[in-house]
Amino acid sequence: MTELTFPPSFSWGTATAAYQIEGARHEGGRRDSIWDTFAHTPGAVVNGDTGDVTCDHYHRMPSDVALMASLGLDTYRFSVSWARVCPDGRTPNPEGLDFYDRLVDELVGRGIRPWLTLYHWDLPQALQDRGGWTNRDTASAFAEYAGTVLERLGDRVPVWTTLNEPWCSSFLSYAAGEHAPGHTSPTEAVDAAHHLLLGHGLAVQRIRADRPDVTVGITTNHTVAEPADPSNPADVDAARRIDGAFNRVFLDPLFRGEYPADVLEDMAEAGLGRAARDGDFAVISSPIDVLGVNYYNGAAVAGAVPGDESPLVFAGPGELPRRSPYVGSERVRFVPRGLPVTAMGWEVQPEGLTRLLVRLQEEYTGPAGVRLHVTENGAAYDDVPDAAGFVDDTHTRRAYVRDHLAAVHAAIEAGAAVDGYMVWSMLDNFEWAWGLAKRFGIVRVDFDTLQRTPKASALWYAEVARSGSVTLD
Ligand code: GBH
Repeated sequence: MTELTFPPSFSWGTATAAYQIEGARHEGGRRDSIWDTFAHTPGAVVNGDTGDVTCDHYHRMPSDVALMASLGLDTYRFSVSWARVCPDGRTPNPEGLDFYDRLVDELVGRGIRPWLTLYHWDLPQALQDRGGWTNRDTASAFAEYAGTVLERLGDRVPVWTTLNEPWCSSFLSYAAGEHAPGHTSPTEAVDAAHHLLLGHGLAVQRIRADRPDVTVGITTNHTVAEPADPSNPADVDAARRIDGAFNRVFLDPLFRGEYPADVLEDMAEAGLGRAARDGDFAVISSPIDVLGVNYYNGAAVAGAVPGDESPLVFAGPGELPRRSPYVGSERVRFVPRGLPVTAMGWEVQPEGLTRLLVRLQEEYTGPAGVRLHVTENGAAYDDVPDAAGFVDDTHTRRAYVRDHLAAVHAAIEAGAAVDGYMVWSMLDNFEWAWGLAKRFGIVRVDFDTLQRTPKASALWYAEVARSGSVTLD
């Protein structure tokens, strides 16, 4: 039995996102976001599920916060619904802000640190009607919205994340069609990526100017890709491409003020960089304090099958047409290695998280003096509740979290400046295009009765948070 002890200041938390848990679609002046529109499009989401009600967190917020407190967690990462706070994208809605005001007070009152994400994919539909993230104006609208939320909550929220996973809100949303708005245009995707980065930079500048005392950052998602056959140059090239398409296309502008030369080449046909104007990269690379790291899986990749000219089809959830999110590298193949997979089909590879954190530290955040924080890690499994609604996920989700915490510990030992960890997710919730069928929560939600029941993983995690250590059994 090995016991891994984390630094005394290490933070233990969970994360959620507004559209995935809140429900209350049209209450308190909220208007539709692109996810309302998309979820109500036939074939877009598995089983036709929507976020209309989902966990009904909007009405159950105080008891959800009480549950977090009972687990002894010190930080809660949530996102603000832009369409609740500015229903037309620009005009503040005081009633929408009231909800987050109450949430923050509830958290602070229970000794839980609020960690606020401004954008977790739910763009107001009104802004999508004017082009969404393909329109440069959306970046400035985002900075305005950041200012609106900051004005109301900046006195009590110490940590601000601009964007969650811009890869998803550009490539998965505008190229793959898997996420709202469900477009399948590589050109739109690269423009959206640029405007998301610009919106991030403008929001950082706005937050800094208005409240120099708060911590500011962004959260990016990462797949750690390895060549299926390291001796095959085509596979090595595939790994380079996937690293570029997922990771470096965002990290390099953020930390080095430019797109990587090889990714510019890979995505030249789609037009990566054509949306950039003078001065953009100085805004995008505005200094931040913390990089949020979301990690779920590793992947082995292989080059295209020589001579393959077959039509590009891409399998995804739902019934709408999908294409590859890997713009310019559409024929790269993901090759199963026989590792265990979660209910999402993602390979479980905890060591990938160690390598990722150490690499980020060495190549990006360390030189910039930026801290690291794992803002999401977790797993969906096909839970089997007993008659009382209790899920024993000891050998599935709990093992996944345990092994990834060991990987974080190893990264810290290797010199990565990681301040904390958050399980995705606090609650079972609306898993985007997969709807309510995929469960990531450490707390079970019965979507008929809306009853919450902590799973074995939650009880175990509470003990980890209390003791600051993980026992490998
Ligand atoms: C996060 O997205 C989201 O922030 C959160 O809202 C969501 O509920 C949660 O994760 C669970 O999905 O091509 O095999 O390498 C994570 C989305 C997961 C997208 C991993 C890319 C790569 C699979 N990412 N995925 S693979």
